[in-house]
Amino acid sequence: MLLKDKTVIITGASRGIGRAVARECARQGGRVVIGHSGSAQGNQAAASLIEEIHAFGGQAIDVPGDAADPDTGDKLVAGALEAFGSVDVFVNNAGICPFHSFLDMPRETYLRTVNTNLNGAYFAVQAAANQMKNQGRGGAIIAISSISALVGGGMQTHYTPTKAGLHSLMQSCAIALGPYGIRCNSVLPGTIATDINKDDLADPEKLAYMTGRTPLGRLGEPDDIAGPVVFLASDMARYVTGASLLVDGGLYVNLQ
Ligand code: NAD
Ligand code: RM4
Repeated sequence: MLLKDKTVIITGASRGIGRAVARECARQGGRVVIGHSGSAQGNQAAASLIEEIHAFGGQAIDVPGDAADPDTGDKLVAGALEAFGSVDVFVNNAGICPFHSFLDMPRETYLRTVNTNLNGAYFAVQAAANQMKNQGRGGAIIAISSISALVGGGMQTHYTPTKAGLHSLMQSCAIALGPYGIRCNSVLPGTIATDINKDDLADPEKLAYMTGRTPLGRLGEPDDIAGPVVFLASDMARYVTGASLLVDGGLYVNLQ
Protein backbone atom coordinates (compact mmCIF):
# COMPACT_ATOMS: atom_id res chain seq x y z
CA MET A 1 0.00 0.00 0.00
CA LEU A 2 2.64 2.50 -1.12
CA LEU A 3 0.09 5.20 -1.90
CA LYS A 4 -2.28 4.78 1.03
CA ASP A 5 -4.22 7.98 1.76
CA LYS A 6 -2.81 9.78 -1.27
CA THR A 7 -5.03 11.27 -3.95
CA VAL A 8 -3.53 10.64 -7.38
CA ILE A 9 -4.63 12.44 -10.55
CA ILE A 10 -3.66 10.78 -13.84
CA THR A 11 -4.40 12.37 -17.19
CA GLY A 12 -5.25 10.22 -20.21
CA ALA A 13 -6.00 7.39 -17.81
CA SER A 14 -8.85 5.65 -19.59
CA ARG A 15 -6.56 3.46 -21.71
CA GLY A 16 -2.96 2.46 -22.44
CA ILE A 17 -0.19 3.47 -20.05
CA GLY A 18 -2.43 5.83 -18.06
CA ARG A 19 -4.96 3.09 -17.40
CA ALA A 20 -2.27 0.69 -16.15
CA VAL A 21 -0.84 3.42 -13.93
CA ALA A 22 -4.27 4.30 -12.52
CA ARG A 23 -5.04 0.66 -11.75
CA GLU A 24 -1.74 0.12 -9.95
CA CYS A 25 -2.06 3.38 -8.01
CA ALA A 26 -5.49 2.25 -6.80
CA ARG A 27 -4.08 -1.19 -5.90
CA GLN A 28 -1.45 0.59 -3.84
CA GLY A 29 -4.19 2.34 -1.84
CA GLY A 30 -4.29 5.60 -3.78
CA ARG A 31 -7.58 7.45 -4.36
CA VAL A 32 -7.55 7.81 -8.10
CA VAL A 33 -8.83 10.60 -10.34
CA ILE A 34 -9.07 9.37 -13.92
CA GLY A 35 -8.61 12.19 -16.40
CA HIS A 36 -9.88 11.51 -19.93
CA SER A 37 -10.94 13.38 -23.04
CA GLY A 38 -14.69 13.20 -22.43
CA SER A 39 -15.41 11.51 -25.77
CA ALA A 40 -18.05 8.76 -25.79
CA GLN A 41 -15.24 6.20 -25.93
CA GLY A 42 -13.38 7.93 -23.09
CA ASN A 43 -16.49 8.01 -20.89
CA GLN A 44 -17.08 4.33 -21.47
CA ALA A 45 -13.46 3.32 -20.87
CA ALA A 46 -13.31 5.41 -17.68
CA ALA A 47 -16.52 3.83 -16.40
CA SER A 48 -15.12 0.33 -16.97
CA LEU A 49 -11.88 1.25 -15.17
CA ILE A 50 -13.81 2.62 -12.19
CA GLU A 51 -15.75 -0.65 -12.09
CA GLU A 52 -12.49 -2.63 -12.17
CA ILE A 53 -11.03 -0.55 -9.33
CA HIS A 54 -14.17 -0.77 -7.21
CA ALA A 55 -14.16 -4.55 -7.70
CA PHE A 56 -10.92 -4.86 -5.71
CA GLY A 57 -12.05 -2.32 -3.11
CA GLY A 58 -10.22 0.71 -4.53
CA GLN A 59 -11.45 4.27 -4.90
CA ALA A 60 -11.74 6.13 -8.19
CA ILE A 61 -13.67 8.88 -9.96
CA ASP A 62 -13.33 10.33 -13.43
CA VAL A 63 -13.09 13.92 -14.64
CA PRO A 64 -13.49 14.62 -18.38
CA GLY A 65 -11.57 17.41 -20.09
CA ASP A 66 -9.42 18.08 -23.14
CA ALA A 67 -5.75 17.86 -22.12
CA ALA A 68 -4.98 20.71 -24.56
CA ASP A 69 -7.30 23.09 -22.70
CA PRO A 70 -5.41 25.23 -20.13
CA ASP A 71 -8.46 25.03 -17.81
CA THR A 72 -8.50 21.21 -17.60
CA GLY A 73 -5.89 21.10 -14.82
CA ASP A 74 -8.12 23.29 -12.62
CA LYS A 75 -11.06 20.98 -13.32
CA LEU A 76 -9.05 17.89 -12.37
CA VAL A 77 -7.95 19.52 -9.12
CA ALA A 78 -11.51 20.64 -8.32
CA GLY A 79 -12.79 17.10 -8.98
CA ALA A 80 -10.12 15.60 -6.73
CA LEU A 81 -10.92 18.01 -3.91
CA GLU A 82 -14.65 17.44 -4.17
CA ALA A 83 -14.35 13.65 -4.10
CA PHE A 84 -11.28 13.06 -1.93
CA GLY A 85 -10.29 16.38 -0.30
CA SER A 86 -6.67 16.58 -1.52
CA VAL A 87 -4.18 16.32 -4.38
CA ASP A 88 -1.00 14.45 -3.44
CA VAL A 89 0.26 13.07 -6.75
CA PHE A 90 -0.19 14.38 -10.29
CA VAL A 91 0.75 12.19 -13.25
CA ASN A 92 0.78 13.97 -16.60
CA ASN A 93 0.28 11.17 -19.09
CA ALA A 94 -2.18 12.27 -21.83
CA GLY A 95 -0.48 12.52 -25.18
CA ILE A 96 -0.72 11.97 -28.92
CA CYS A 97 1.75 11.08 -31.66
CA PRO A 98 0.17 11.23 -35.12
CA PHE A 99 3.20 9.93 -37.05
CA HIS A 100 3.88 12.26 -40.01
CA SER A 101 6.77 13.32 -42.23
CA PHE A 102 8.44 16.67 -41.52
CA LEU A 103 8.50 18.57 -44.83
CA ASP A 104 4.74 18.48 -45.22
CA MET A 105 3.69 18.52 -41.58
CA PRO A 106 0.27 20.17 -41.43
CA ARG A 107 0.28 23.15 -39.08
CA GLU A 108 -2.87 21.84 -37.41
CA THR A 109 -1.18 18.50 -36.57
CA TYR A 110 1.89 20.24 -35.15
CA LEU A 111 -0.15 22.66 -33.05
CA ARG A 112 -2.56 20.00 -31.78
CA THR A 113 0.36 17.81 -30.72
CA VAL A 114 2.17 20.60 -28.87
CA ASN A 115 -1.03 21.85 -27.24
CA THR A 116 -2.08 18.38 -26.08
CA ASN A 117 1.30 17.07 -24.96
CA LEU A 118 3.00 20.17 -23.57
CA ASN A 119 0.99 23.38 -23.34
CA GLY A 120 -1.98 21.85 -21.52
CA ALA A 121 0.44 19.90 -19.34
CA TYR A 122 2.19 23.09 -18.24
CA PHE A 123 -1.01 24.57 -16.82
CA ALA A 124 -2.17 21.26 -15.34
CA VAL A 125 1.14 20.87 -13.49
CA GLN A 126 0.77 24.47 -12.29
CA ALA A 127 -2.77 23.82 -10.99
CA ALA A 128 -1.72 20.64 -9.16
CA ALA A 129 1.37 22.32 -7.71
CA ASN A 130 -0.61 25.26 -6.35
CA GLN A 131 -3.00 22.90 -4.60
CA MET A 132 -0.10 20.87 -3.15
CA LYS A 133 1.57 24.09 -1.96
CA ASN A 134 -1.66 25.23 -0.25
CA GLN A 135 -2.03 21.86 1.48
CA GLY A 136 1.44 22.36 2.93
CA ARG A 137 2.59 18.74 2.99
CA GLY A 138 4.46 18.39 -0.28
CA GLY A 139 3.55 16.11 -3.14
CA ALA A 140 4.83 14.34 -6.22
CA ILE A 141 4.49 15.29 -9.87
CA ILE A 142 5.45 12.85 -12.59
CA ALA A 143 5.50 13.53 -16.32
CA ILE A 144 5.25 10.63 -18.73
CA SER A 145 7.91 11.92 -21.09
CA SER A 146 9.66 9.43 -23.39
CA ILE A 147 12.90 7.98 -24.64
CA SER A 148 12.02 10.42 -27.45
CA ALA A 149 13.05 13.27 -25.15
CA LEU A 150 16.62 12.06 -25.72
CA VAL A 151 16.60 10.78 -29.31
CA GLY A 152 14.89 11.76 -32.54
CA GLY A 153 12.25 10.32 -34.83
CA GLY A 154 11.93 11.33 -38.48
CA MET A 155 8.15 10.90 -38.34
CA GLN A 156 7.95 12.46 -34.87
CA THR A 157 9.38 15.98 -35.37
CA HIS A 158 6.27 17.49 -33.76
CA TYR A 159 6.24 14.95 -30.90
CA THR A 160 9.83 14.63 -29.69
CA PRO A 161 10.11 18.33 -28.76
CA THR A 162 7.03 17.96 -26.54
CA LYS A 163 8.61 15.01 -24.73
CA ALA A 164 11.90 16.89 -24.30
CA GLY A 165 9.80 19.82 -23.09
CA LEU A 166 8.08 17.73 -20.40
CA HIS A 167 11.43 16.34 -19.28
CA SER A 168 12.81 19.88 -19.01
CA LEU A 169 9.65 21.11 -17.29
CA MET A 170 10.13 18.52 -14.54
CA GLN A 171 13.75 19.56 -14.08
CA SER A 172 12.83 23.24 -13.71
CA CYS A 173 9.79 22.51 -11.55
CA ALA A 174 11.96 20.39 -9.25
CA ILE A 175 13.83 23.62 -8.48
CA ALA A 176 10.76 25.88 -8.35
CA LEU A 177 8.78 23.50 -6.12
CA GLY A 178 11.51 21.91 -4.00
CA PRO A 179 11.01 24.52 -1.26
CA TYR A 180 7.42 23.25 -0.88
CA GLY A 181 8.45 19.61 -0.66
CA ILE A 182 6.97 18.91 -4.08
CA ARG A 183 9.10 16.43 -6.04
CA CYS A 184 9.07 16.50 -9.85
CA ASN A 185 10.37 13.66 -11.98
CA SER A 186 9.85 12.19 -15.42
CA VAL A 187 9.43 8.66 -16.65
CA LEU A 188 10.84 7.92 -20.10
CA PRO A 189 9.15 4.88 -21.61
CA GLY A 190 10.73 3.16 -24.61
CA THR A 191 8.35 1.55 -27.08
CA ILE A 192 5.21 0.31 -25.35
CA ALA A 193 2.53 -1.40 -27.43
CA THR A 194 -0.59 0.78 -27.15
CA ASP A 195 -3.08 2.55 -29.42
CA ILE A 196 -0.63 5.44 -29.92
CA ASN A 197 1.67 3.30 -32.10
CA LYS A 198 -0.72 0.58 -33.25
CA ASP A 199 -0.69 1.72 -36.90
CA ASP A 200 3.04 2.42 -36.90
CA LEU A 201 3.86 -1.03 -35.51
CA ALA A 202 1.38 -2.75 -37.84
CA ASP A 203 4.28 -2.63 -40.31
CA PRO A 204 6.03 -5.98 -39.63
CA GLU A 205 9.45 -4.54 -40.54
CA LYS A 206 9.10 -1.66 -38.09
CA LEU A 207 7.86 -4.02 -35.39
CA ALA A 208 10.81 -6.37 -35.94
CA TYR A 209 13.23 -3.43 -35.94
CA MET A 210 11.91 -1.98 -32.64
CA THR A 211 11.83 -5.38 -30.96
CA GLY A 212 15.28 -6.30 -32.27
CA ARG A 213 16.76 -3.08 -30.91
CA THR A 214 15.51 -3.83 -27.40
CA PRO A 215 18.00 -5.87 -25.30
CA LEU A 216 15.19 -7.39 -23.22
CA GLY A 217 13.81 -8.77 -26.49
CA ARG A 218 10.26 -7.49 -26.39
CA LEU A 219 8.25 -4.30 -26.63
CA GLY A 220 6.96 -2.87 -23.38
CA GLU A 221 3.47 -3.31 -21.99
CA PRO A 222 1.52 -0.59 -20.16
CA ASP A 223 1.98 -2.48 -16.87
CA ASP A 224 5.77 -2.14 -17.23
CA ILE A 225 5.40 1.60 -16.64
CA ALA A 226 3.08 1.37 -13.62
CA GLY A 227 5.65 0.21 -11.04
CA PRO A 228 8.20 2.94 -11.79
CA VAL A 229 5.45 5.60 -11.58
CA VAL A 230 4.21 4.25 -8.25
CA PHE A 231 7.79 4.27 -6.94
CA LEU A 232 8.33 7.92 -7.90
CA ALA A 233 4.91 8.85 -6.48
CA SER A 234 5.57 7.12 -3.18
CA ASP A 235 7.53 8.15 -0.12
CA MET A 236 10.11 5.49 -1.07
CA ALA A 237 11.35 8.12 -3.54
CA ARG A 238 11.28 10.91 -0.95
CA TYR A 239 14.75 12.23 -1.91
CA VAL A 240 14.27 11.82 -5.66
CA THR A 241 13.49 15.02 -7.55
CA GLY A 242 14.55 16.40 -10.92
CA ALA A 243 15.31 12.86 -12.03
CA SER A 244 14.26 10.92 -15.08
CA LEU A 245 13.82 7.18 -15.25
CA LEU A 246 14.19 5.35 -18.55
CA VAL A 247 11.84 2.37 -18.68
CA ASP A 248 12.73 1.00 -22.08
CA GLY A 249 14.05 -2.56 -21.86
CA GLY A 250 17.51 -1.15 -22.64
CA LEU A 251 16.52 0.43 -25.97
CA TYR A 252 18.34 3.73 -25.37
CA VAL A 253 21.76 2.32 -24.57
CA ASN A 254 21.75 -0.25 -27.35
CA LEU A 255 24.28 1.16 -29.79
CA GLN A 256 26.27 -2.00 -30.54
P1 NAD B 1 -2.73 5.76 -25.79
O1 NAD B 1 -3.11 6.33 -27.10
O2 NAD B 1 -3.18 4.39 -25.45
O3 NAD B 1 -3.14 6.71 -24.60
C1 NAD B 1 -3.14 8.10 -24.70
C2 NAD B 1 -4.09 8.65 -23.69
O4 NAD B 1 -4.11 10.07 -23.78
C3 NAD B 1 -5.50 8.16 -23.94
O5 NAD B 1 -6.13 7.87 -22.71
C4 NAD B 1 -6.15 9.34 -24.61
O6 NAD B 1 -7.54 9.41 -24.43
C5 NAD B 1 -5.45 10.48 -23.90
N1 NAD B 1 -5.57 11.71 -24.67
C6 NAD B 1 -5.10 11.95 -25.93
N2 NAD B 1 -5.46 13.18 -26.32
C7 NAD B 1 -6.16 13.72 -25.29
C8 NAD B 1 -6.80 14.95 -25.09
N3 NAD B 1 -6.79 15.92 -26.03
N4 NAD B 1 -7.44 15.17 -23.92
C9 NAD B 1 -7.47 14.21 -22.96
N5 NAD B 1 -6.90 13.03 -23.09
C10 NAD B 1 -6.24 12.78 -24.25
O7 NAD B 1 -1.14 5.82 -25.75
P2 NAD B 1 -0.10 5.56 -24.56
O8 NAD B 1 1.04 4.89 -25.18
O9 NAD B 1 -0.75 4.97 -23.39
O10 NAD B 1 0.35 7.06 -24.26
C11 NAD B 1 0.37 7.63 -22.96
C12 NAD B 1 1.54 8.55 -22.83
O11 NAD B 1 2.74 7.78 -22.87
C13 NAD B 1 1.66 9.59 -23.94
O12 NAD B 1 2.01 10.85 -23.38
C14 NAD B 1 2.81 9.08 -24.77
O13 NAD B 1 3.52 10.10 -25.42
C15 NAD B 1 3.65 8.42 -23.72
N6 NAD B 1 4.60 7.45 -24.26
C16 NAD B 1 4.15 6.36 -24.92
C17 NAD B 1 5.07 5.47 -25.45
C18 NAD B 1 4.66 4.25 -26.20
O14 NAD B 1 5.52 3.65 -26.84
N7 NAD B 1 3.39 3.84 -26.14
C19 NAD B 1 6.44 5.69 -25.26
C20 NAD B 1 6.85 6.82 -24.58
C21 NAD B 1 5.91 7.69 -24.08
C1 RM4 C 1 7.44 6.99 -27.92
C2 RM4 C 1 8.51 6.28 -28.69
C3 RM4 C 1 7.92 5.06 -29.28
C4 RM4 C 1 6.70 5.42 -30.10
C5 RM4 C 1 5.74 6.22 -29.26
C6 RM4 C 1 4.55 6.70 -30.05
O1 RM4 C 1 7.86 8.13 -27.29
O2 RM4 C 1 9.00 7.13 -29.70
O3 RM4 C 1 8.87 4.38 -30.08
O4 RM4 C 1 6.08 4.25 -30.54
O5 RM4 C 1 6.36 7.32 -28.73
